[in-house]
Amino acid sequence: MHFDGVFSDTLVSRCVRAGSIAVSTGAGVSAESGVATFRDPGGLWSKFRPEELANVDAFLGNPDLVWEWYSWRRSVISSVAPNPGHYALAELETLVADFTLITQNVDNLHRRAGSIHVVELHGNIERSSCTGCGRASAPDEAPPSQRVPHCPCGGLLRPDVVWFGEMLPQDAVREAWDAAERADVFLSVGTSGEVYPAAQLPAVARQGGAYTVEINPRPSAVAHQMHEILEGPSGIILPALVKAIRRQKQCA
Ligand code: BJW
Ligand code: ZN
Repeated sequence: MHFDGVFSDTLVSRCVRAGSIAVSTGAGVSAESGVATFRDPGGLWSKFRPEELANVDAFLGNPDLVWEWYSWRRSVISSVAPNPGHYALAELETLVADFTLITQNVDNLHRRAGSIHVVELHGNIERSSCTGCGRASAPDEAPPSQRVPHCPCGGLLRPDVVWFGEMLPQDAVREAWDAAERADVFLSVGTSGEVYPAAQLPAVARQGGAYTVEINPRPSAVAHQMHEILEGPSGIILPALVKAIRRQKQCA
């Protein structure tokens, strides 16, 4: 049912009492900033085939095409700003003793909104790394271009993101799984729940005893793992939820 502006007493009191909250976000949290999601109608993959762009073979087969696509996405991301959903999560972090923001997003908008404890499962589009020596480059070392730049070692630079078939950064996975296991409340926000291993997180949290909640205009592929579903845009629901938690904490 579409969110009607009223939160259940259970949800608010669970959040107010929670010693530990973990939030897992996907592309939908950035949709209201003007960053296209992947799988929605009109999303990035309705225009570009993922198998052509988001895997290492595609990159090695046509590095300039893939680099140009990421250069274009970097320029979109640098021209947009965090939205009220991002800011609400940054505020939520200040209200909870143990807070982890796990994101599949590579757009850095959570940090730009002020979130501090951010775990990036799929890397960060602002960075590049060398396919030869592995050296990481700062964003300004790889300016937007149509041709893929080379590292001083001669290797090709690539965006420092996780493509299909690649392992996720091990430290990030460990931190995300630990946070989900110890969470009292787990929010899944703006993700289709179709990409693994991130899609396992709600089940991990629920098995660990968390109260699980989804915020999404449409039920996701992991909606069955949720105690509650708030159907609607995160830029509306998250600020209202954080306001309700803050008010209740002030009364307590
Ligand atoms: C709103 C909103 C608003 C809209 N407010 N919400 C078979 C079964 C199981 C697994 C596999 C399998 N075959 C292969 C795999 C593994 C594979 C996988 O999961 N595949 C599935 C597609 C089946 N996974 C991997 O390969 C991962 N690695 C791995 O498993 O390593 C081990 C391994 C090694 C070797 C071989 C095999 C395994 C790596 C996954 C990497 C994903 N990378 C990408 C690209 C990152 C770089 C880039 O940005 O270009 O990550 S893919 C893309 O999807 C991106 C995203 O982070 C990820 C998730 O998408 P997300 O965020 O959920 O976005 P959408 O668009 O799907 O959904 C948006 C949602 O927002 C929707 O629900 C909307 O309703 C909602 N929304 N407006 C709130 N206003
Ligand atoms: Zn190199």
